[in-house]
Amino acid sequence: ATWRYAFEEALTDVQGVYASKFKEHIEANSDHRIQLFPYGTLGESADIMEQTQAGLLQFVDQSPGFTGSLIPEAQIFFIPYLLPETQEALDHFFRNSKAINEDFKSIYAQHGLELLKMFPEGEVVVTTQEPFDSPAGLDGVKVRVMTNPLLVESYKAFGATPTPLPWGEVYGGLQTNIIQGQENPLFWVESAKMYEVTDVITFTGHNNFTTAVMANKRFFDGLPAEDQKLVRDAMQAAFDHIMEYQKGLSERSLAKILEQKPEMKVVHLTAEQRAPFRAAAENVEAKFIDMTGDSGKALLQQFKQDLEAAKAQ
Ligand code: 6CS
Repeated sequence: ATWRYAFEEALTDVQGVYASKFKEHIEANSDHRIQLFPYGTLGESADIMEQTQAGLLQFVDQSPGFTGSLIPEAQIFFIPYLLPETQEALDHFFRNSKAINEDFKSIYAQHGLELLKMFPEGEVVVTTQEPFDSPAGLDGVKVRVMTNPLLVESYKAFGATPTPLPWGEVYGGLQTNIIQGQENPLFWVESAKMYEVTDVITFTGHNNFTTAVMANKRFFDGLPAEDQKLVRDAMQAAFDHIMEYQKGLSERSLAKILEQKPEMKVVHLTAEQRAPFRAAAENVEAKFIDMTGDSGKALLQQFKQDLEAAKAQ
């Protein structure tokens, strides 16, 4: 059969490289064929999710930044300073976490989705027109965030004026000054040319960008066991590949940005400067519990336990 798989980025971006590896594994090991739909071919992130839930697509990569508006628990990824900063701890966490690999699976299943993999896409940086080194420096600055309520709370806690927008409105919004900042990993700042419309990159250390790949659950449940195994094996191969692929990617992307725009200002906030942003995270964690209740509370507890195990590695 031909299976349709949509994602939120270009073929040469992290989600595209992941999807290409998945396709390669499936096609090398079966007669099935994968048709890939990069960003822009079928609409925004919200559109490809609807199409997957409707069964028009078999596979979709949608980041929790957008899924959080549908599945509140997915907003856990927007509690600032929760995920580890080292690549080793992140790798261990995503591979072994029960919260990721079991708990989230049953939460997504309630929405007709078979969660297949979650993986990190890189440290998030903030790009703005003007430099800032404290929450006061973000006062009145409209920062675009992905469309989920907890990310709005995070940026409020950070002192900014958060503006949730779909991806397609970000470049133009920065150009026309409707927004003055946005956050994303460096590979995306480079490939989406965010450096053309913002002048400062700030390393706040508050997050790593997480994404998720899932299948329409009815489709997946209807597959013979051998095909389910094939899909899971292909997802594992793609995961291994994407973790390897991302080694040094942020550094290479920053170098490319500075080649294109040598005057781009790069600011690494010190631990002291990060402290007030970190302190704001407590309030955001409380908001997460408000939004998700007992289910979110249990998930967060497991998540933290898994993080401890990952950091101890
Ligand atoms: O900020 C966004 O909306 C986009 N960022 C990334 C890294 N991937 C896709 C997403 O749409």
